Amino acid sequence: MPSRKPGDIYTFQQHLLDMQREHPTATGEFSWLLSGITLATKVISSYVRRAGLINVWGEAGENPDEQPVNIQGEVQQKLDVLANETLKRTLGYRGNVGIVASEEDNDPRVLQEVGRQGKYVVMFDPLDGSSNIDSNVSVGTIFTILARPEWERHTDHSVLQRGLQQLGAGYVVYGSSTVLVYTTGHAVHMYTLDPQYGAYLLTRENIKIPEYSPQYSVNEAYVETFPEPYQKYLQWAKNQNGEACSSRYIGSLVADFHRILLKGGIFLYPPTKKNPEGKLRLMYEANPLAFIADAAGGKATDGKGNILEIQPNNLHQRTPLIIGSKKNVEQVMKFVSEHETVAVKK
Ligand code: P6P
Repeated sequence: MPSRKPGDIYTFQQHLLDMQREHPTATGEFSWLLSGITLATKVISSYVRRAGLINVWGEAGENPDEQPVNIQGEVQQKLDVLANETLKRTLGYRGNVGIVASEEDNDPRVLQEVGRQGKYVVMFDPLDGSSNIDSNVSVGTIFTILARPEWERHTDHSVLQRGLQQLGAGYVVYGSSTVLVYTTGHAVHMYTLDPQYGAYLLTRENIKIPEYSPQYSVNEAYVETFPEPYQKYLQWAKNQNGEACSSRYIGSLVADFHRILLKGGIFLYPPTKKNPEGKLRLMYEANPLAFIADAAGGKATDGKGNILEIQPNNLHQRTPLIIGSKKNVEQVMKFVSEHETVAVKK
């Protein structure tokens, strides 16, 4: 890879091509697919940044009494629909995406019949945290890319793969700037959208999550309904040997995770009374972020084991999610295993 000097304009596409050159077998098809995703996120970013100026705030339905609700049972925001359609349209033109699946759609959509063309599956949460849009809180797009086995004729079998099988995963956080974080499982890189050029420029390379940070991210309103080990962990975290411990919770998963990726700490969404299986979705939220966390030296668990090893049985299945710095996650798991040991002895 050519040596770069500070201030060089080094785009995501150039970085992809340089990484591709390091893999002689690379065909460029993956890069072509990714350019479809980055194009879509530039369009979404333009909508998000003008949300107050163009009519894209609020719910998608015209009639307040007839709001469209997605498969998750959530009222769709206008921007949810715009982001979803934008991603499907740009991916549809790539010619090598066989199946797309979205948080906003009940079922996966087959774009190409089985064969050499439709060799990829792309799944995404087009605009995570969209209910925060109207209050100008950061939101994000989360995506994952899987191989579609040429022999596989069943859509579900192509889609319901474990997180370990991801070829690539990333997110874009629409915050004070628009930032893309992406990995193919080895190194995690960060790119910032420069509106002047309309290009993502490399801003951080080989990101590693700090091994530990005294900071946790959880919705404290639900603590009383968390399983006991998580309640005990949070009590401990607040009083660990008098060391200062801070709490940060934005309520937008991509924004909370991005902070943890750069500064360390831990995000917890354990089972609650309202969501006994956890609230976050395995396929297009937990798995992509776990893939990134793993590549950056962090950890992600559902409270039982490695999130990436879960064999999914439903596109929209939910999971508890504990993700972040390696040592922080290990601390939580210590409370969980101690609780299980006591339970077994009883
Ligand atoms: P709660 C947003 O709706 C979301 O799916 C994630 O982005 C976020 O982490 C979580 O829900 C917040 O959930 O129950 O704390 O409002």
